[in-house]
Amino acid sequence: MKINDEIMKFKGQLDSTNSIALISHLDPDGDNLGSLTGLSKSLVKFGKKVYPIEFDKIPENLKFLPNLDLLSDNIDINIDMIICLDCANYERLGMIDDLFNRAKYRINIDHHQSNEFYGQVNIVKKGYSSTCELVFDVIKELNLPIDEEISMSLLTGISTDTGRFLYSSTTSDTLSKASALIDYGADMIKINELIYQSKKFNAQLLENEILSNTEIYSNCVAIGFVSTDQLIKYNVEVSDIDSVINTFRDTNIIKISVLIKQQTENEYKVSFRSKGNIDVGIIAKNLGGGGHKNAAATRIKADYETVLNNIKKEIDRYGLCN
Ligand SMILES: [Mn+2]
Repeated sequence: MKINDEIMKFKGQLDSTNSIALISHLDPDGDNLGSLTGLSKSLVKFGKKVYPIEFDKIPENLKFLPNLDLLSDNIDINIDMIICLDCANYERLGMIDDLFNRAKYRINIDHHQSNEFYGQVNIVKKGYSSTCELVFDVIKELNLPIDEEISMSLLTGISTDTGRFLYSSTTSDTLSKASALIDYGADMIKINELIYQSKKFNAQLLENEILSNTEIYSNCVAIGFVSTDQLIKYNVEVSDIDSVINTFRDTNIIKISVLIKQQTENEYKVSFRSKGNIDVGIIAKNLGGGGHKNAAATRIKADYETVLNNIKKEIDRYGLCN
């Protein structure tokens, strides 16, 4: 299916739609919240009744995003359409079966390699930098409203999902659109300062501890770990120390950086980062998760030793350091 045909199908359905639920994946991030708030505001200005849905806590450094006050966890609503943003598969949206099934139109807008085309309309560009870049295309294609707040939301998602325009998904088109968003009023200096230069001091102290205990595996993989006890000790949220994974990736010998985050006694969230063409999306997928070439994640229910061994096995299978 052609992406423009899908966008036109979406337009046809939008014309006969009054109320719309918008939702994204659990564990909100910049692209998730940027696309959710950006498209919601645009559709409000377009005259639609919108219900952006959020079940989880908003990470501290994304609380500056405009229109977060529109978000609610109430799904007892009457809607014609549901738009699912930045979510590769239906399960990661949360428990929304009833709402999803009641919607006459189901739209899936996403850029994950592993997207499962669970919508009736699937505006999916695999390998694209971000859902926010795709939402910008949709807004331009359909002449939907755009303003300073919408552009702020969209630029935030493009910036965070490209690791500040660092990942190989950053194309000249991505940069042109980022430039256009600045012209529409997005304040990139504010985004940079609030997202990348406002780390809690205690989070830095915990990051130092994580870094000093990081294992270097096969000479080219860094594997760090953070426990729930450490988070309590330093009084920070796990989202406060997410960027620690980039520290080792950005050194000369490291090709893949891994951060194992304890969730409960025997459940771990594992994040992966890589450089250039090294595809950690495949490694995460083989471990039951997903994501992108340079940034991916999974959740594993097992004891720590098993988790660590499974990760090493998948890295060996990928054959990177041989
Ligand atoms: Mn994304």
